Amino acid sequence: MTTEDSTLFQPPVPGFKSGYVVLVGRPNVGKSTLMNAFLGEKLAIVSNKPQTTRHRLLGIYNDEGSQIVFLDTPGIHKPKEALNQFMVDQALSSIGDGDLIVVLLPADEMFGQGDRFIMERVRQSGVPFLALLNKIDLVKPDRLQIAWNHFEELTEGAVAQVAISALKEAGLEEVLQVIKDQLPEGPRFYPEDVLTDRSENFLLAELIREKVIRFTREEIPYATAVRIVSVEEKDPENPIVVHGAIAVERESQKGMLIGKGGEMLKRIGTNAREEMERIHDRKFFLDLKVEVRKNWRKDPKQLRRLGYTEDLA
Ligand SMILES: Nc1nc2c(ncn2[C@@H]2O[C@H](COP(=O)(O)OP(=O)(O)OP(=O)(O)O)[C@@H](O)[C@H]2O)c(=O)[nH]1
Ligand SMILES: [Mg+2]
Repeated sequence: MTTEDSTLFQPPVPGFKSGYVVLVGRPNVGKSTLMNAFLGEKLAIVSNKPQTTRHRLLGIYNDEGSQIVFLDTPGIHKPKEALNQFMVDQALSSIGDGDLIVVLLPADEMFGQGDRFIMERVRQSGVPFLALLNKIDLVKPDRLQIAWNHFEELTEGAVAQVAISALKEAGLEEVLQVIKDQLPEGPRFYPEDVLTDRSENFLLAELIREKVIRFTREEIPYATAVRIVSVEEKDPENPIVVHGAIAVERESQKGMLIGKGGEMLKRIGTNAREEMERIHDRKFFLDLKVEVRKNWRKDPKQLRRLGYTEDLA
């Protein structure tokens, strides 16, 4: 049965709430962490380095009285490369798409031009927005009061303003309640067992990319792209065999990614494989190779080949 078929057969339930909620903010404010916290699963990859998310990603939350389709987006920033332009376009073009926008601001950093630009676009969309001051666990009470005052002013007009910690899961129940209050009555758009719109290969590639970002430094996290070359699944007795390729922009980056005696690539591979095994409760065999695609971040053709294209599933 396709998703569409199952919605067709879903009788409308009075009082059932459903809709699309778009998460926006500058890079590193905790959008993906927040979506994962609501889902109770690690769907979106997360890192302490900015510009981790590169695509829009649906995460579907279900409970008895509601279905909330969250849309995680890349952090909005000043784009330098074609890749960054793609990322920012993914976010900006999503702003007006939902029933509600959730805009995140960091309590532990000064707000700047980037945040003001985002607020402008949020207001221009005409979609109601909920404003969240995230990472409150990182600041002392007096500093928090100052941040809150600025936040209140910057996000004026929000349907609600809430201070939260996505990481410590503080304040999230209140946020969930505000979201439900804002959503219209409607059907479940997706069957209850569907978590996302992305393919398994996309999620596997993202997991590998997360480990690259975590373990490497300087330009490497930004200059890498991961694609899944093949996945072979014979029977439940045997491991699932995944072949992946990590693209970098230069030979020197390839050397750094592989590391002395192959140590770095091994570390990335082992960590990614262990997480795949935890998630799927199955054995995996993961083989990774590194390929040089010269300046791929600037080249629209290469970007498309690496999955930075609108029509990816
Ligand atoms: N202390 C603390 N850290 C947080 C909180 N929320 C997120 N983080 C951390 O902030 C970093 C960025 O989190 P992400 O969820 O990847 O941020 P993002 O907004 O999705 O970032 P991009 O994908 O780059 O736009 C990670 O190291 C998170 O663990 C929070 O409430 N408190
Ligand atoms: Mg993210």
